[in-house]
Amino acid sequence: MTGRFPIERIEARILDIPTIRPHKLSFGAISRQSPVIVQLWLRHGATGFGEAATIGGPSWNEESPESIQHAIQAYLAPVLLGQDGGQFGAALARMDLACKGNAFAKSAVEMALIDAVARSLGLPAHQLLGGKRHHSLPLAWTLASGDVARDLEEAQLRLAQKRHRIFKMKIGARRPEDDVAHVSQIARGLQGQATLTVDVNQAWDGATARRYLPPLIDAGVTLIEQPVAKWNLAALQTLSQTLGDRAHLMADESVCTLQDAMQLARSQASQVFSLKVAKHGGLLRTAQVAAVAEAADIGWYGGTMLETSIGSAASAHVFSTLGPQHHGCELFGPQLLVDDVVSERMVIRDFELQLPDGPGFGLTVEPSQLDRFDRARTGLRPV
Ligand code: MUC
Ligand code: MG
Repeated sequence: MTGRFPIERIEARILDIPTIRPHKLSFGAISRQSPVIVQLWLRHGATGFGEAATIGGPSWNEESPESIQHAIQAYLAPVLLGQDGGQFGAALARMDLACKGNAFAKSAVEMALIDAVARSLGLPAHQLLGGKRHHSLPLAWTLASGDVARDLEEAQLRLAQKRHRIFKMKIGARRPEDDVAHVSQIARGLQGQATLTVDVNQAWDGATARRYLPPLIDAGVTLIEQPVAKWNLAALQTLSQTLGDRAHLMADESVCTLQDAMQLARSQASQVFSLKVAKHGGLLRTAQVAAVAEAADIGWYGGTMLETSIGSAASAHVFSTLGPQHHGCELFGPQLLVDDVVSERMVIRDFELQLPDGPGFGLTVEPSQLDRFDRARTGLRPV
């Protein structure tokens, strides 16, 4: 055992939490989320929690809840036990040596480590990440019921509650003409009241994007997320040059590693990066990707993989430390789930998420809620 806070134990469990309504994306619909929750114990310190959530099994990217849990139990936890918990960079290097890729799995472990060390020191996690620069961020909501009337009703309610006035629409599952009609109807219904964005989740080829993005922009969409496949930098580059200043192009699946960020920056293939702690492989690496964005005059957006309050608060801590060129965040995961695993959620006030303070991620995790949704108890099969 070495260092001030030797790592003593790491556990990973899969939870199954239903969503409040089906959530439809270009590659399918989900009616439950299956986050992997990590708990990490330090010998002379506190315990910390981390989370990695993905969407639709291995259909958002290569990792699934089952692969994340397995990577942690079989490969990541064994190389960290007995190591100094305070040395985050060394912990990441050991995980990289033991295991290629598997960014989601690594992020959940790093998150639990940072939470545990921050709690042991009595500090909010953001203080170990450079300190807070934002106290709140505009909070988007995703309209993804697939039905115009229901989407509009949902948006009107959230506007009236002063919770959200940025709405993201998930498109790409239907014919592009139908998507344009759907988005235009919603845009007419919300005219002058909201900012509209779309996420195509890689569904279109370059030609389809070149043809159907202009009518979406005419309808009032100002931020376009991942219209083409993650590898299709040539199409992103052309779109960035031709769409003009009325809308920004945002990379999501295309920007995971630091090298992805460099390549996008060099080729000027997007104006905004959607930052997500899971796909970047942790809180520290999220800040590194944000630094590349800042150096290249690319804005950032605080993305989500629909985490519970654990992953959402952890993300909020690192987002709170980033630079001024942002487009808000979408850490609404807890509101899409029927219930949560903490005693109090982050506060939403005047359309903004109030960014939490510590110690750790500033949460009280409810063990009974972890047990209630634990797959070992729910017995549910992978989606
Ligand atoms: C994604 O691709 O952005 C985030 C919000 C949402 O509705 O889906 C996700 C994933
Ligand atoms: Mg996306």
